[in-house]
Amino acid sequence: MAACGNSGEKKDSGMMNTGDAAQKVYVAPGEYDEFYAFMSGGFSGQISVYGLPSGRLLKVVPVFSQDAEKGYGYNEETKPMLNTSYGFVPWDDAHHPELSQTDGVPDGRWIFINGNNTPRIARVDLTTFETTEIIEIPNSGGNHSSPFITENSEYVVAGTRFSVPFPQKDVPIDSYKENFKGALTYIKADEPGNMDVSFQILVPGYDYDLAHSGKGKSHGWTFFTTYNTEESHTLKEVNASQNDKDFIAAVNWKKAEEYLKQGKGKKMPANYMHNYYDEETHTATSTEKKEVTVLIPSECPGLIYYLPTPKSPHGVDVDPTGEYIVGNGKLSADLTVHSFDKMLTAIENEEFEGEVDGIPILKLDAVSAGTVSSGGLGPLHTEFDGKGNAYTTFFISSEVVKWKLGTWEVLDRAPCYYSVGHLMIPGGDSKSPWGKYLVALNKITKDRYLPTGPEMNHSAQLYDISGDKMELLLDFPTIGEPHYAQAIPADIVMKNSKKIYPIEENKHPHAVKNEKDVRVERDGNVVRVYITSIRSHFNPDNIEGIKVGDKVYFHLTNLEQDWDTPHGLSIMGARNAELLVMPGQTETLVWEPQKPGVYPFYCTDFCSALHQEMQGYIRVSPKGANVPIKWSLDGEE
Ligand code: K7E
Ligand code: CUA
Repeated sequence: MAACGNSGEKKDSGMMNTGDAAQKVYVAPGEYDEFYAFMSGGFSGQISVYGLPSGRLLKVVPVFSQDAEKGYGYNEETKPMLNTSYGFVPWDDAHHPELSQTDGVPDGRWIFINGNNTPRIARVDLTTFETTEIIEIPNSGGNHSSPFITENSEYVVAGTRFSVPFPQKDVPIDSYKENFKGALTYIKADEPGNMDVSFQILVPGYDYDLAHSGKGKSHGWTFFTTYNTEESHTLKEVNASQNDKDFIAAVNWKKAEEYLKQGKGKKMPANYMHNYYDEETHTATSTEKKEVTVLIPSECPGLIYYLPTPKSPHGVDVDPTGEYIVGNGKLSADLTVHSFDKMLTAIENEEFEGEVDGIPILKLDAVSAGTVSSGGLGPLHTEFDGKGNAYTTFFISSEVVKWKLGTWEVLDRAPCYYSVGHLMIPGGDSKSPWGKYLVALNKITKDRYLPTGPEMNHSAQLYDISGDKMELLLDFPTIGEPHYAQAIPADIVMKNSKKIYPIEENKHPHAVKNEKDVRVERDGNVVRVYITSIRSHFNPDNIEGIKVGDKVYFHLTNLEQDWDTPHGLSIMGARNAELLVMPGQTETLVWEPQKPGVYPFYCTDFCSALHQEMQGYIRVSPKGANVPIKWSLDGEE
């Protein structure tokens, strides 16, 4: 049965049986979804959270971009999260969410995501679904092969997509070959509050595109794809596509740890920020870092090898056993699969065909496990179902191809609407995938939904992969550009979900835990309003004695202790977003009144039947006036 076309024109829905499919994605009102899916926001800079199989949007978590809806990056507490060595950067391009893992299995504690443009990695805490930590990556340009985590969340990794002078300096662009370098960075990730660059490996100035860390037998290694081994710096579409083969870099990070212990790391000056949101003070702080430890491959034998891989490989994906390393050569039709065991043997037997900057290049024959002749075009990414099958996206031929690990035979193929980038199977890059669904993340939406002007939201497509054949179940629109996504069974996350911030644990320096303590204090031209919210009033709600030229800090503590009872605060004319304060939390809005007058402020989140009454007034007098500071609720000070 075909879906209704637009104005009688029939189009291919790609779906076989609408009734069956509908039943499989139907989550009855009041019921929960089976999986949380975390989708990258791409150029929105955020993470969006969807339920699967329904495709319902549950939340947008602000990460790298200011979000006026939640006041993230606008209120005083979260502004430091967006600090970088370039100052306040309120946007980024986020591609790859990675769930934390224990023993190679997603554990639902945190999700990490890369900022591609101004190189950063963020941690989102999955008890609160809030961004709690961001670290900048120095000596990097385009943090794309990131944050692909190691088996016990020891590290998240980051490879330079755009090589740059290392350290940065003013040089002619055409001195690329001599001055530009890549950096492969390992960031310690397993302790909240202590993310830090453990070490960087200085590598040739290629484009390090994607990565995956090994698992099981290959735990201790990370694999990075490269393109532009030509080291061109202009018209890359032509000049970076000359070589028949580029490389997958295999990094032995356990070896790196040994070298660091032996003191082989070189301290180099660097400049990067670490931002941490403390859940007790509800406040983020930024720390500037000044140094990194760098390992040089030529001085550290056995640290890194290159595996020749046709042809400008994009994704590199490691199967659940850790044996197969799949290179998705985006300019080829075939997939090249390397064997981890063969790689170790080839290293032992020194089956090298050359060397670059002290990095041995292994012979392709010596490491190759097989080739998947898919018949597709433009392979990008592969995920696994845990039943011996792999699924690869093909951008140009716009399809997902299912194939068998070990025999390399193609088992099934399904069209995508249209031009699929990443795909995602819950746990599909881990040791034990939950191989029930597959989500294709498509670049072009065109005729799939009602038109919305020149731009259409990108489209996700949900397939049932529990049988032999992939079955398309659902289309749903997404936010920004969800390059990659990850998903996890709901029960792993929801049992830890926080409902409130206990008010007695609130250590915010400007918190007011009791309505008795509300007040307004002046110190020069700085005025601090210690204000509370509880259904359905602010205390105080009448404030006088503010003057033009003052800088007014509204420190709002939400005294509620019930789940899902935030209050908002907005002030007429404030050049700022609202606050949206969770139960037990304190947040600060800064307001610099421009003109004398009396200004209403109000609660923005419909919190009770008397939400419309939750408002107040603040009087602003001219500069130099002597109206005394005064505050009250119902006439009581
Ligand atoms: Cu293939 Cu940025 Cu992971 Cu997009 S990347 S598709
Ligand atoms: Cu408080 Cu609406």
